[in-house]
Amino acid sequence: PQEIRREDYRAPDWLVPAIELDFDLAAEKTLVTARLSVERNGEHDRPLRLDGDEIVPLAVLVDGAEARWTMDGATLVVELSENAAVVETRVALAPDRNSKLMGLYASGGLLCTQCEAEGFRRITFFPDRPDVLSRYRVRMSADKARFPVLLANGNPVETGDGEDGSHWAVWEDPFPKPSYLFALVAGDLAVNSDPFTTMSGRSVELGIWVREGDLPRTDHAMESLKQSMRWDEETYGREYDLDRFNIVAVDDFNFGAMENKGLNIFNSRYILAAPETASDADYDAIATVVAHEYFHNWSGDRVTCRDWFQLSLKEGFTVFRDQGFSAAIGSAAVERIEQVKSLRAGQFPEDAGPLAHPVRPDSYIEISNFYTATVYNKGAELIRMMHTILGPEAFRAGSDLYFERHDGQAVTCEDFVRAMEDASGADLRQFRLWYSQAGTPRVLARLEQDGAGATLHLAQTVPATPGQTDKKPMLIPLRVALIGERSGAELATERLILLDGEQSSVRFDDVGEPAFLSINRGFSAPVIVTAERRAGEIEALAVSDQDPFARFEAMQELMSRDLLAAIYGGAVETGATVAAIRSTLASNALDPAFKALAISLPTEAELAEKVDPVDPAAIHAAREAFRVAIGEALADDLEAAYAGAAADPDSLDSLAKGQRRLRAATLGLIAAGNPERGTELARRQFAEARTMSDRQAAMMALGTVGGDAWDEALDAFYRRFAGDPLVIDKWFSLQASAPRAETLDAVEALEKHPDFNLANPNRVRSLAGAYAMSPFAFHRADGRGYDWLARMIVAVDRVNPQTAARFVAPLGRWKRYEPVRSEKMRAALERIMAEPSLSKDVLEQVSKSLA
Ligand code: DPP
Ligand code: ZN
Repeated sequence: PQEIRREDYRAPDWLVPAIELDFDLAAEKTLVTARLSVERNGEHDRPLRLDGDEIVPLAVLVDGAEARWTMDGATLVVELSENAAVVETRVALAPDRNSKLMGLYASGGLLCTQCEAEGFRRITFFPDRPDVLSRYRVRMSADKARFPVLLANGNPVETGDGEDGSHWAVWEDPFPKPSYLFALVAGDLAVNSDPFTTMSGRSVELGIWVREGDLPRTDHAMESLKQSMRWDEETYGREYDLDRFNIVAVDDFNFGAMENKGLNIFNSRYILAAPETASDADYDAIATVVAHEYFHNWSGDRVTCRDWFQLSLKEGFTVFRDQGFSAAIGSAAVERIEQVKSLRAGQFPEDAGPLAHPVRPDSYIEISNFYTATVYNKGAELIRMMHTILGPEAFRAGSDLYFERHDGQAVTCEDFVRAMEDASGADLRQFRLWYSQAGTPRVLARLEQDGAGATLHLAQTVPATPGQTDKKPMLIPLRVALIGERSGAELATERLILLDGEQSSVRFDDVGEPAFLSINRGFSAPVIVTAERRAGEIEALAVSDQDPFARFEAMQELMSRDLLAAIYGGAVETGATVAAIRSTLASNALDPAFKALAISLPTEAELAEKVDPVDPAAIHAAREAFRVAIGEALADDLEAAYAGAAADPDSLDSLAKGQRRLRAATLGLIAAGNPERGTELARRQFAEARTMSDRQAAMMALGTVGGDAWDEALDAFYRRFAGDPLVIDKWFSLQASAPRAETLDAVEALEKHPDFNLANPNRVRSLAGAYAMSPFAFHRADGRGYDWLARMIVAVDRVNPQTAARFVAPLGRWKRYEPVRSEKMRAALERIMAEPSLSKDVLEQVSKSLA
């Protein structure tokens, strides 16, 4: 397969200012007629090249006459003598056989589309690249009984009935858009609709379209949508621009959701929620994803990407925007901690492994492989750093300028940074390295105190990553405070230090007593900080730092220090952790959600990033011993906290959600210290649960212990929720992620379960994804976990390459593991590689992982 390089970008040879699409829709066979108004772009005599993928032209006309055309591989090449023409093509599709879920496909009786990044070329021949913007007019006709609802982008303009039970509808989108934002949906759908009045007083009709029976589960998504629309007006001054905004939920979807102009299509797991079936985390995720896709209307649709190397232009910025929204509607401190946890779980490992790439990649083989934690989450951290460096007002001026200057354009990450510079006067030249250099920077910090004050010595290094050996120093914004050892107060007001060299020393004058170092507060930079600590320093910060993130971080640092000693064979020393957890639980000033996060041990995956080589069994054993010791030492405190955190089951406010979360965290530790007691409590919680969060937390505690109680709970859960796909996904993933040696047997049995379905990405993720992310169960010394995953990747690849390629990463870190596992992981990758006719999706990930 061919590598596409950023530096090879060239403006399109032909533009397509307008397109008319005509769909004669049926699941077995859909006819697509496209009329493209094309215009030569600049002086050249090159032919029109239209991308295609698994489609063949049935007819090609230029200005109504037979055209001269050839195929170059999958590309349709049309010779054009004039500077403008109307090019008409016709193709036939079979949506019900499209298992890749890219292009037009069938899902549960619906017909729907997914075009990002390169799915439109599976629908019709087109210059399928984001810098070709067109006005779309779409006509759909279909059997009225099977497909009573016909939706496309923009506004509906005409409908009518045809012969023999068919009907038709025409939709027009007045905003020029790239092909990846095209969408249509046809099916038997019910709508939850609501009006929304924008800040300028325009009325917009909002619609969430689902199966009739799912309507009662759409209220939370609707509420979240309205909150997002208001928030974007208030925070960014951005108003919605069409008369309609529609969302459709489908069960088979590669992404979480898709921001098609005026017609978002969602994985149903990010729309449907009821207290019985969705956990608090599901509710939060729905609000975030609804907001994310809505925010794309400006950051993505109105201003889009010039090419796919610029993907973070819209994704990093939009994640930053959805994070701001989540912080505003929930607890900012808790949101920030969760963002960092997810960055560490997904992005740090990626940045330290064979698939590491810059936020703005330089090359790819398959663009689908670049919808990554680096492009999304690290990309959001880059925007956040600019926000921190510029301050909120200058940042807002920058975003206003960006939207105004580039409305209707397809632009680059560079354009975004330049708008920030132009609006603020800041110099972001060095900052741009964050877009081009991969790898997580490391910062060493040492505070040196003298009679008059203190000096903070900082040093940075950026590790080598594939294709990038020599790195330049980055601009790293660090929020720093010094905290008095005796007073516990901040001695100097917090400072923003911009570390720009390999080394630097910063002087603090006004320090009158011995001080502790609180650094990278709020996680102001996505770096790994190692601070030299004095005796008692980290213990003190863990219970006193005023910055909630820094306090959480100190707690993690404290636990990691003692856990790492145990992993490397030292004694299990939990005294400091026990004291810190006790004081955290007893605090009246902390909210329960924060407490739950603060008392949670670093995960096995997080610990794996800190050791070399990785021995998952040793990590698991040390961490379990640690949990047992804490559970025993704090039995009374944990019981009291558990009992004290009983939440109102009918409430979804942050207090109730936090209480449920604290119960889950304490229950886990109680069960570690005393499995009988833990089982008893978990059993009762499961039996009495009125929320999915309580039920799921009880199951997790039981899954760790195992035994009859676990089996009974699984049975009861299945019987109650059979036929409800989103809940059965949970039933799969609870079993696949149980941190026990027997988990692989369960996984193998689940693969044969009648509810398992290779063609449904949610179900595949709930089995293979959950299993591969459970370090102890997956990283068996006998290598059978790796063999299972390799086999699953190959099987899924035949059906849905994009989904299959996502599971390669867990095997790809083989070089980090102890020799026995390392060799078995490598062998599993080799076996995948030896398969004939792999997709380029999987081929790219496996070959990069073996390099
Ligand atoms: N639908 C995906 C997202 O919103 C890709 N754009 O991130
Ligand atoms: Zn997005």
